[in-house]
Amino acid sequence: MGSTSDDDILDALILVDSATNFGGVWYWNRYPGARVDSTVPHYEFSDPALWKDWSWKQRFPGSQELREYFAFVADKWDLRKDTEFNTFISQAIFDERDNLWHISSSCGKKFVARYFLLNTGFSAKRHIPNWKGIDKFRGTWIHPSYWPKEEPDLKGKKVAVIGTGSTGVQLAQELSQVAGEFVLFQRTPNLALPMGQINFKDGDQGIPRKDYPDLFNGRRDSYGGFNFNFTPRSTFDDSPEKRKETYEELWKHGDFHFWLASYQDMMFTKEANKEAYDFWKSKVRPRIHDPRLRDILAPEIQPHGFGCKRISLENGFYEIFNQPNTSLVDVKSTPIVEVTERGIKTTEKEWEFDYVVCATGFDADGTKTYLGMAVSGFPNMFFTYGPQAPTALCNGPTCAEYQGDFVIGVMEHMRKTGKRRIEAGADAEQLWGNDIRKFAYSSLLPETDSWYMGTNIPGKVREPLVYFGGVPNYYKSLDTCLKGDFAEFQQS
Ligand code: N01
Repeated sequence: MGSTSDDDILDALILVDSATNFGGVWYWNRYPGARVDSTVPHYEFSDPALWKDWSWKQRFPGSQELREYFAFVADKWDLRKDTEFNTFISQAIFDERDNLWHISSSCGKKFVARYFLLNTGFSAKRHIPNWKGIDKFRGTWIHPSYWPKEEPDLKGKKVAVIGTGSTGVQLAQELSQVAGEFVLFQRTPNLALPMGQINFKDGDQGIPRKDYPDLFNGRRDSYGGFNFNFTPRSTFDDSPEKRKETYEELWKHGDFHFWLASYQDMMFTKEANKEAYDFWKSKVRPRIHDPRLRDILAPEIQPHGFGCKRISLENGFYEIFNQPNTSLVDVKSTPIVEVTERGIKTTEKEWEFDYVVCATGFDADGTKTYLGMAVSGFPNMFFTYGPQAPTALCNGPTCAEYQGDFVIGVMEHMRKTGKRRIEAGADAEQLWGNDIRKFAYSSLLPETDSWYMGTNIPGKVREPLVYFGGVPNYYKSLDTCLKGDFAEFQQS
């Protein structure tokens, strides 16, 4: 890098990150309770040089342990020497004359590269609603992905969390245990499932290491990139007794089993979906003592398609509402009107807070791509874990490995053929867009407002942002393109 000699460019790799260390999303998300809701060892890279020497403390590791894991990966793969931290890329221009990217950072560093690979994910652009008066609030306003490195002392304080996505649920569980008064502002209930956390002892990882290779290979056959799949029966194929037994089994397992290992028609027919919701409700409602709160958190009438918004995995989330220090505000019936100097004003009253944690999510950019990895008009540029790929519906390391292998395949092909420019074709993008819509609209997902449909950001086009076809279909598409020498790309 820095040189424009072709051999240098093709042989050098540089990683650039605005953070000061490895960890990506886990570097930024260090709010109390932040943890992955994929189980290990699924949430691990399949390289034996890594997993042979790594043991986790928990089945669903927390943010700190995840940062330690990614630092371990970086050391094992000797990545530090190739990494520029504290470097925010502010400009990248593709020069058609030499087919190279000329990239600059806000601190003045410059790079020249044949390939520009964006691994910036889908949750880098924070979303904070444009409430009147936010700048007037005299307390501390926090977006959880910028949690202060110096831990705020919340003991005895008045604390609000706005939002009940995965982040809001995790935060509420933790902050309600330390705050003097804790208030959660909910717009839509999260139909959360029991996590089934396990603390590992004596190096036990739940699965013997000899089974890891099979587990990693099996990820490509699973809809969510784990080692389990939908039950190959439809909901009403089973008698009511057998169905209840099946639901109980899935429930007991914890993790996403009640969602992604459930009956195969659960996400596709309303009756099947309602049956799953009714079971969910029968499990959750008894955990909430106050009948008013019960109706807001787990309503009698199904609020939206089960599994059509991101389901959270919870650890005692519903019990926090039985605590005397905890309140719930239903912002659908009493919307937020403005932020004041003292707190948050709804149509009902003004709430006072020392801290407001705004867990209102991210702006996941949408629109046209090929394979969710390339865009026409941007030659030699690829991205991972972005829109129109399985992304948020896929266990992270599973898709990172498949997409990474694809990018390596592109580079090997280009080197072999002596070509220097590769760009997704507009026709291929069109066909991929058709696939995205075909899978999405054959399911119940588009009927629910969620960030999967871009509807979390006011004014944004309503369109499926995530590939709903599952990992096996996605993998097949990558593999077909790779084996067909990337014919869907223009190459020269
Ligand atoms: O964000 P979200 P997130 N007034 O967009 C509410 C991953 N993740 O940060 O549902 C009031 O899901 C909004 O309400 P509604 C995971 O993939 C993973 O929680 O739109 N409320 C919703 O409740 C996840 O999907 C882990 O009606 C407003 C919440 O804010 C993704 O990151 C952990 C509002 C936003 O939820 C994003 O999750 C954490 C308003 N004006 C996150 N605007 C793992 O464990 C928005 N909301 C792996």
